[in-house]
Amino acid sequence: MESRETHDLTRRGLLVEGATAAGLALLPSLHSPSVVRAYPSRPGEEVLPWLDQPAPNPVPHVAGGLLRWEDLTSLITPVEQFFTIAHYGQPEVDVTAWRLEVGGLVENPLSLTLEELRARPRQEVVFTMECSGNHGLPFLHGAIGTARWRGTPLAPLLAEAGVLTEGSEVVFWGADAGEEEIREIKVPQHFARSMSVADATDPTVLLCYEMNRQPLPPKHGAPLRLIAPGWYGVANVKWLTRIEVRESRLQNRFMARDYVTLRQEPPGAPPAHAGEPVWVETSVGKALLKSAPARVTRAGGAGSPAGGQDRQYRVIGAAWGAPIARVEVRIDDGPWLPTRIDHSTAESEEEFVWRLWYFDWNMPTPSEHAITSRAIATDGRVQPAPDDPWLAGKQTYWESNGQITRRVAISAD
Ligand SMILES: Nc1nc2c(c(=O)[nH]1)N[C@H]1C(S)=C(S)[C@@H](COP(=O)(O)O)O[C@H]1N2
Ligand SMILES: [Mo]
Repeated sequence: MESRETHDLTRRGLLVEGATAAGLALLPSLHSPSVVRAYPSRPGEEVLPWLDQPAPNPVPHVAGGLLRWEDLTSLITPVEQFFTIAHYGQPEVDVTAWRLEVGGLVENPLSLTLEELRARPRQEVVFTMECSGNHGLPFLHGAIGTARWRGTPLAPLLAEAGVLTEGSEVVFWGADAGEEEIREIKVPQHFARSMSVADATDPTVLLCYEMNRQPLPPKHGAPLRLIAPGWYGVANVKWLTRIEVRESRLQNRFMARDYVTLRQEPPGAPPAHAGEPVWVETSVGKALLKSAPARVTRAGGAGSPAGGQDRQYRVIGAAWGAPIARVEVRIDDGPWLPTRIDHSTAESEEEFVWRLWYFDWNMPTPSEHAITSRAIATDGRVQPAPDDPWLAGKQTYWESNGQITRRVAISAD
């Protein structure tokens, strides 16, 4: 066989092995009882439901199990509470006949059974996955969850296949398919996304067969799905059948029509244009800095010794999408106030996991209140306000990472 030139992925391969060893060293903490600990809750507290509830879900066959924010009580989302998105429904996959094909512009095409994949080096990541449509539509407010994903790293597999130098994109194909009309032509299409070779061989990218230490459930992509920590949900292709190296980026519905953000970039905004606003379309990719208030709780009250005078209110929320330095909240039109980040579980320190925060709200007046949160990243970036020109210039619903305001009523009794 003639030998052709391939990308040198060995350094990345070595990095992956290093990461695996580090991952194993962390395993004892992942097994500790802290993993089941709920974050700051107080005995006898009650949850005050938000006055502004999401609209009814008009597409339950596409978006399912959306998180009810008031129910957020743990860092890891139980599988039963984890949202699902399926654009072409859930495909039937016969696991005995199933193979993962690795082909296209590679030196040695591979065909692997689930057993063979399970026998490869294992790696685990706790990753908060958000659908890029979350908070972009009136009903889509809980398309987010955090799970412990386990599988095998992709980079060494691609190194074994030998990615030819003319290969620049890695396409991930799902078993699910439907009909798409493309410029008046009806064609059958599988769900698929592509990523650059550099992104696909990042040592954190995994081919996963377990979710929260259980076999990956069918609705979350069994037998195998991609997990790309730090990316929006859409990049995490479920029901994988084929990984294909190609010369160019895939331009299908999920790369180039849907999941494309159309934005009018304000004049002078980086990258600056000569005083002229520019309309730009970008494909949804890496996650953006964001936070949301999750629930308001009340402890103490009528039954307690002080007979209602010692009520304690607490606002609890989450922040994700970038390394979080701190989170602030604002009540009505008041000043931004600091919150505390909950560090009570080992997982809460991991890179791709949401930070849970809380704010002790002293003596709210009995009336309706608006609660807004904003996350600040370690690099100083601030989650944008809804009227931020960069966000206000966005015309499409994906990547709605603006500050979120929720309304709650505090009663006098
Ligand atoms: N094969 C396939 N993979 C897919 C999808 C899909 O429709 N088909 N939806 C994507 C989108 S848009 C999201 S947000 C995540 C959701 O993953 P989950 O259903 O496990 O929560 O899966 C992604 N992977
Ligand atoms: Mo999504």
